[in-house]
Amino acid sequence: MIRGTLTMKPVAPLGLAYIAAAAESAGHNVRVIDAIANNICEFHPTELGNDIIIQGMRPEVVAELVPCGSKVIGLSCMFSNNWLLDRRLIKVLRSRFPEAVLIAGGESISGMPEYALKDSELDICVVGEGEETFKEVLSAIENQIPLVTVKGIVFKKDGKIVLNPRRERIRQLNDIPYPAWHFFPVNAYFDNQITLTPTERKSLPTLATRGCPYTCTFCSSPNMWTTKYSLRSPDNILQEMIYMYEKYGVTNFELFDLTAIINRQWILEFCRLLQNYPVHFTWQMPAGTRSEALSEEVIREMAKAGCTNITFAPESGSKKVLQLIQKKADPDKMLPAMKLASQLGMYVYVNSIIGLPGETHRDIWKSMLYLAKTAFAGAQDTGMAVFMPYPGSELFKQFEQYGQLSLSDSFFYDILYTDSITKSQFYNNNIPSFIYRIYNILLLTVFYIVSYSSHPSRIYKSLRNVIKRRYVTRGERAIGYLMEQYFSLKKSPVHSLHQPVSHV
Ligand code: B12
Ligand code: SF4
Repeated sequence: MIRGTLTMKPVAPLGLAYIAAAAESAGHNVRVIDAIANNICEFHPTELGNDIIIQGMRPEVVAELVPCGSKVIGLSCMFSNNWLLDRRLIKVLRSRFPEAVLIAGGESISGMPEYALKDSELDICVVGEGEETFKEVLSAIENQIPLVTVKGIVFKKDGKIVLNPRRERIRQLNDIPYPAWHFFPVNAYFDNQITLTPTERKSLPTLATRGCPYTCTFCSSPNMWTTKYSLRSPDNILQEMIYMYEKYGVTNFELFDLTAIINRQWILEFCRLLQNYPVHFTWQMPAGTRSEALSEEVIREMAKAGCTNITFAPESGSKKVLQLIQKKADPDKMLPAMKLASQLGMYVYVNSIIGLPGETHRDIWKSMLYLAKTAFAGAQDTGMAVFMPYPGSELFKQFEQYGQLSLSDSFFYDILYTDSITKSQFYNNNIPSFIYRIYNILLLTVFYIVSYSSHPSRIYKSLRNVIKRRYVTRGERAIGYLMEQYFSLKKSPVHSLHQPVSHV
């Protein structure tokens, strides 16, 4: 099974670790290649453009590591903006292994299984949650059972594409085998601090819940996981943490949940168990959570239980925009929670999106005011994402229906630049792209000015981080990279390729 290279900051591939565990538990002989961690210091340009730099092994090297005679090769394709690179890897694998069954899964694949099959040499796409489906596919291949009996896949048969019905979500999350990290080069993750949150501790991701009950139209989660939201028992998660601690010495855990905190009783019980456990674990919620259940009591208990980072996901400061995208959240109600979390020493991050369809100048100014309030409340950083219609999301379907976009190389090329201030594509007719780019810079500038002026001690911390090149916030990273580029330009006229992400 393979995790290909990425053009963005890598993390330990949790989805693939779950799939490896499922295959192993069904008695299959498993081998994993993590194309990033296996060659983490290698950065190289691609044929996609000089500014698209990938980290990790080249596809040809990945293919050489796949054992001869492999019958099934699985690939994890999580990000749509990685499709052009994933497709290249699939091509190389197909030419080296003409007889193997090539199977892919992940959020990106789940949003566009038919296109992925047509556009590449893949044989089978697994749609949605993967464990049960993958085991059944393997068993079908082994026992020559027709694939048409396997729920949750889309596959090629005699040159045609067959869509099987979706599979029901796994009911008992506690019964799913823990991610099989023993197949992965975990020491490379630890030694190179492959985490979202900077930490000196050994860290691995974990998942406390699956799915999300909401249906925001920009998000691909309803297609991927349906709206079924299920939780592991707090004790089951703690047991996994203890297992990772005893086996690898891991004491920091990043919760990659879409929406970890909805249930007050559940989070309080989780915190109680962690507080009573003799080893002090730290943990974070870097993926963005809802905040309805984040009462004062809950935040205090989370801080006592070792939570060091909460990412809030208000997305916009305009209630009109939130209504348009069906984001059922009240950004103002998040502010007291941000303030308390920050006062208790947690790192508070705010997810925001610009460029959503229907957004106007007025909405941007509202978002700017709101971002200033979050910075004043104590938020340390904001991820200013530019809206992209991801395959599988409701907005993507609407754009496609009205002929405003279709899946093609140029679409994937455009979304490669999702993080770029100068090159990202905007899907909003109200505001010209160049004005959006100015807004993007302005929003970030306002955020950092308010953050530093209302919390002056952070200036010293940020300076120290920039000097030590241990960037924590986007602002520090931007200044750090500018300085690095300035000094490397002074030394040599050739640009340094030593940067972890491609984005300009
Ligand atoms: C961690 C994370 C990140 C991290 C790092 C990701 C990385 N480099 O690996 C960071 C913070 C960097 C990140 C950034 C972004 N992210 Co993000 N991220 C996630 C997150 C929260 C967790 C992924 C995860 O581990 N999930 C848990 C595992 C268990 O689920 P899974 O991987 O889907 O695996 C299951 C199945 O997919 C399947 N499966 C997976 N692999 C395989 C392989 C095989 C062979 C099979 C059979 C099955 C299978 O089985 C697994 C078990 O059931 C997801 C949301 C989520 N919770 O999934 C978003 C998510 C992946 N991110 C998303 C997005 C949009 C982004 C951004 C583009 C946002 C932005 N606009 O800035 C940026 C990218 C920035 C950039 N530089 O380009 C989207 C992707 C949508 C898409 N189609 O591309 C997601 C799905 C969130 C969402 N619902 O919108 N992200
Ligand atoms: S954006 Fe968040 S709240 Fe909305 S559907 Fe996606 S995961 Fe759920």
